[in-house]
Amino acid sequence: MSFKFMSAEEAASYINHGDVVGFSGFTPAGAAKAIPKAIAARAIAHHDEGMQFKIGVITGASTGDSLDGALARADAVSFRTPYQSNNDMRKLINSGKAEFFDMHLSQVASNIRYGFFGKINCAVIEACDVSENGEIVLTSSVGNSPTFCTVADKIFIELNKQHPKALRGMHDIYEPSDPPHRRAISVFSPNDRCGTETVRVNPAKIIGIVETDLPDEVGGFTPSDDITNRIGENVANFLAGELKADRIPHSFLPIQSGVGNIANAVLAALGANPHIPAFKMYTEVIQDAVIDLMKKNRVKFASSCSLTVSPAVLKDIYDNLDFFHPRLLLRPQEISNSPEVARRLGIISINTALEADVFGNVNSTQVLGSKMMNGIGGSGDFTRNAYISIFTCPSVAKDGRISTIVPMASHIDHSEHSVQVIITEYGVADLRKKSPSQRFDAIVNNCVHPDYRPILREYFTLGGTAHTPQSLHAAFGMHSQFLKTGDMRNVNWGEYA
Ligand code: 0RQ
Repeated sequence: MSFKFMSAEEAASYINHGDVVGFSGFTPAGAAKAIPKAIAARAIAHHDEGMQFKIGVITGASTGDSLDGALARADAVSFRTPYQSNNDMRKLINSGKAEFFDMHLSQVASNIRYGFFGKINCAVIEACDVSENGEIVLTSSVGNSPTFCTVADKIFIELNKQHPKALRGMHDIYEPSDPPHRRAISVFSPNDRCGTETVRVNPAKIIGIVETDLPDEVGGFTPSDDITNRIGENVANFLAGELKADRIPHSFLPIQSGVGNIANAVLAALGANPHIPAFKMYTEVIQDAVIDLMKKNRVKFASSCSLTVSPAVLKDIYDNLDFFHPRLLLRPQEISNSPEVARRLGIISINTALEADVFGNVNSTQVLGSKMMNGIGGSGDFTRNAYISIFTCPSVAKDGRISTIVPMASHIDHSEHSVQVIITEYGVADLRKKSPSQRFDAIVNNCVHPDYRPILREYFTLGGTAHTPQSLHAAFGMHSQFLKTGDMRNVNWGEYA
């Protein structure tokens, strides 16, 4: 069978108002680029003629500007799931013009197969190679692409020259059977393979191939600063202490680390700590710091869903595939984020919180309880199933006008039952084996910014004697104060007494 090569515009012409499209991409790594941009242009042309044009957009996680940005600016999105981090998409969602449902990343593929999302019309997948018999070699991420290809009637491939065909073998594609027929996922160590090198599809479903030469749209990282370095060192010292106390096996355990500058600084600190042995990663995003540590033999192997690295680092990997190929494995998010595997391997999860409360509940997603930032991503998949679950955050945001530690989190993604350790630049609150009052002491004494310690201690007295001394009347006093005056420090608990 020979495939039809076509322009991105022709591919987009197959996609119609009301369709639901599954796009490749987990972070901007491996995200479709040319076809979504052409769909956005098609939407604008329809709107200009007074016609409706909106599609449902499902991806692996966030994507690049050519996908989320272009479709959002074209007002071409009816719903979006499971995660985004693009400014224009965020605005669209927070304006109520696109419905967003925030999901655990591990559950997207199975929910699609169970039929919870209805029909998926098209899959738009970036690949570095495709064979006549329908074997697709993916690029710098896997995301939900295998499942999109399974369920969609039509598949369009962006064959992107930026990614070498020699990536074949770096992916491990496995789609579990659905209950009641599911079997164990045979991953017992981060480097175990359980699937195939390629996504295998019926070639008749591949409607068209669009050749591209477009780089991944991963932004660079802000260099670490004093705050992120201190957070990183606190995490590394905490884990070195756990190792010394025999609460972590001497061979160490696989690390999962979230996305962003703090995560990058934490990894660099783990790598630099002489008391922490070289380690493996079982994670969903590989950032620049991991590649640096791999070159220094401080990271021995990394299993992930994506290579979310800056363009220079991706080039370094591709120029040195002999070294990196045996050390990297990219898996579908259903496997990279699998609760079953995370629990079995005993991963140490390290994710970032937007805010945490004095009892250990964590908000990762909603600014002031109402505006969506990015989404829960994989943080819940890992936190709930980790050997030790850690959340990091700076003690304050907005130049100190917001304390990231508050009496009651304005939205809860991770409850006190799953969150074991909170770490800021000031120190570590180890919440294991602690009651709510003991948690309060650990968090306020060790993690809260000094400006907010007396404020939170005064709050505690409002709760009276109780298992969880919370004052429902005052619980959001600091948030209300920020909304009224732009500074949480001005809260007057007297108003709530
Ligand atoms: O705003 O940019 O306007 O200054 O929030 O904060 O400190 O730059 O943090 O970029 O590391 O993101 C939780 C969002 C942190 C991210 C979150 C303001 C702050 C700033 C961003 P400005 P930072 P980061 C793996 C795991 C959920 C998904 C996850 C995330 C902006 O880590 O999306 O963990 N996590 N996935 O000023 C109001 C507060 C605030 C606040 C910070 N309490 N109130 N604003 N800000 N705290 C990855 C995947 O799943 C793919």
